[in-house]
Amino acid sequence: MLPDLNRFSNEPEFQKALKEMFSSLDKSVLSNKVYNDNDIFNKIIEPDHVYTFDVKWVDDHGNEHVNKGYRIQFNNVNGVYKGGLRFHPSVNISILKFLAFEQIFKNYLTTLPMGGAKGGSDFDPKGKSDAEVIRFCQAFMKCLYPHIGVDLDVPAGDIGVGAREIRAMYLAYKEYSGKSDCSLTGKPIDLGGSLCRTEATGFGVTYFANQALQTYKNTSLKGKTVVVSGSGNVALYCLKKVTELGGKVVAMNDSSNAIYNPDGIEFNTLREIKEVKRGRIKEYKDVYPNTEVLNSKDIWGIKCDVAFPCATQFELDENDAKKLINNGVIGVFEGANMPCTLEAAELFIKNKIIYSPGKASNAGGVAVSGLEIEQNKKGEKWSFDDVDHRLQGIMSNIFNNIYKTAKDLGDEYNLVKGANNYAFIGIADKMINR
Ligand code: NDP
Ligand code: 2IT
Repeated sequence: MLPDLNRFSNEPEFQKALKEMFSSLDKSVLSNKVYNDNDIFNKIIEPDHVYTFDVKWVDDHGNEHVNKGYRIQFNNVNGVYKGGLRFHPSVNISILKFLAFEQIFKNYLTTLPMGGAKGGSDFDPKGKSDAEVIRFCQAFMKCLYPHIGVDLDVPAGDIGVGAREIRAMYLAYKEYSGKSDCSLTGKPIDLGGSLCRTEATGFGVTYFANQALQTYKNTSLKGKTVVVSGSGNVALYCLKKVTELGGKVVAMNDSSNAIYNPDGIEFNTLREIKEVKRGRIKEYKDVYPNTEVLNSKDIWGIKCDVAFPCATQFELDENDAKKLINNGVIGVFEGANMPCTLEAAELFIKNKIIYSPGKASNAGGVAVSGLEIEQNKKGEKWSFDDVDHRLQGIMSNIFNNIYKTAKDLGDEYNLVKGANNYAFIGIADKMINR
C-alpha cells in the first residue's frame, strides 16, 4: 500500500519530495507484488537514524550561542551513508529529510556504493569571522564524530559548507576520534581531498546538459545564451564549464541581487568576489560597469536558451517557468536540489522543454566524493584530468540510463519518470534482497 502523504503536512519539503517520487512511479512499479508484500513503499520513506544535537559555540566577544545540529542517515542499502552538510538559517528536519531522501536515489544513479544521508545546522556563517566559523565547526564535530567514519557515514559540503568548513571539521574529527580515515569528502587537497571535487557538481551538470541537448535536439551549449542562478560552488563551476564549451552566461544571482551582462559573466572576477572575498554579487558591477543589477528573482525573466537553477530548493516556480518558456528556453538543468517547484517541472515536461531533475544532473559532486573515498582507501592521488574524465563517464551513464527508462515508459521528455523509476527499482530491489 502507498503511504498516506498527508501525515507529512508538517514537513512540507519532505512531503514534496515524496509526492514527486510517488506521482512519477510507473503502474508496474506501484502494483509490483513483491514490493507491496514487503511494504517497500512505507519502509523506503522512513530514515534509519535521525540525530539531533545542541551545538554550543563561543563568538569573538566571549558570548556563548547554541544552534541545532542534525545528521539524518536515511538508507544504507546501497553503501555507506553519504551526503552533504548544510549550514543555513533555514535548515530543519523537513529540509534535511527531503535532501537525504533525494540523496538515496542520486547516489544509486552514480553506480558507486553509497547510501543516502544529509545533515547540517541552522547556524548562519554569513557575517561571522573565520575564527567564529571554525569554532562552530569544531563544536559541531564534537557532537557528530561518534556517528561518522569511512565504513559508516561520510559527510561532505553543501550550502554554506565549503573548503574552510570541511578543513576545520576534518581536523576536529581527527582530534576527537583519534582516527584519520576518510570520514569527510570535499577535503582540501593537502588533507587528502580529490582534485576536481570543487568543480565536480558544476562541471557535471554542464556535461549532462550538453549530452541531453545533443540527444534531443542535435545541438550543444556552443553559441547558446545561458542563465545560471546562484553564485556559490555549483553555480560558479557551471559558469566556468559552460563558457569553456562555448556558451555565454549572461545572468546569475545570489540571495540579494541578480546581475545581467549581455557580454557574458567572467568567471575569475565572479569567483574572486564570491568564493575568495565572500562578497555580494552586485560588486561585479564595480569591475564591469555595463552590468545591470536586478532583484534576485528577476533572473528567470531574462531571455535565454538554457537555464541552470543552481541556488536552492523551490527557487523557480510556475510563473518563472512560464517566463522562461515564453522566452524560448529549450533546456532547464537542475544543479541545485529540487530548485523547480513540482508545478514548474510539470510545465516544462508538458511543453517538451528538456528538463532534468537535480538527483540526476547534479550527481557529479557526490560521484567525485565517491572517487575521493576510493583514492583515500587505495592511498592513491589521481590527476585532475583522470577524475574529470571519470566524472564525464559517470554523467553520461546517468543520462543514458534515465533517458532510456523515460523512452521505454513511452514518455521521452520526462526525465523525472526516467530517473525516479530507474533509481526506485534499483533501491527497492536491494531492500528486498537484504
Ligand atoms: P553555496 O553555499 O556555495 O552557494 C549557494 C548559492 O545559492 C549562493 O549564491 C547563495 O546566495 C544562493 N542561495 C542560497 N540560499 C538561497 C535562497 N534562499 N535564495 C536565493 N539564493 C540562495 O552552495 P552550493 O553551491 O554548494 O549549493 C547550491 C545548491 O546545489 C544546493 O541546492 C545544494 O544542495 C546543491 N548541491 C550542491 C552540491 C555540492 O557539491 N556543493 C552537490 C549537489 C547539489 P548567498 O551568497 O546570498 O547566500
Ligand atoms: O547534494 C549533494 O549531492 C551534495 N551536497 C554532495 C554530497 C557529497 O557527499 O558529496
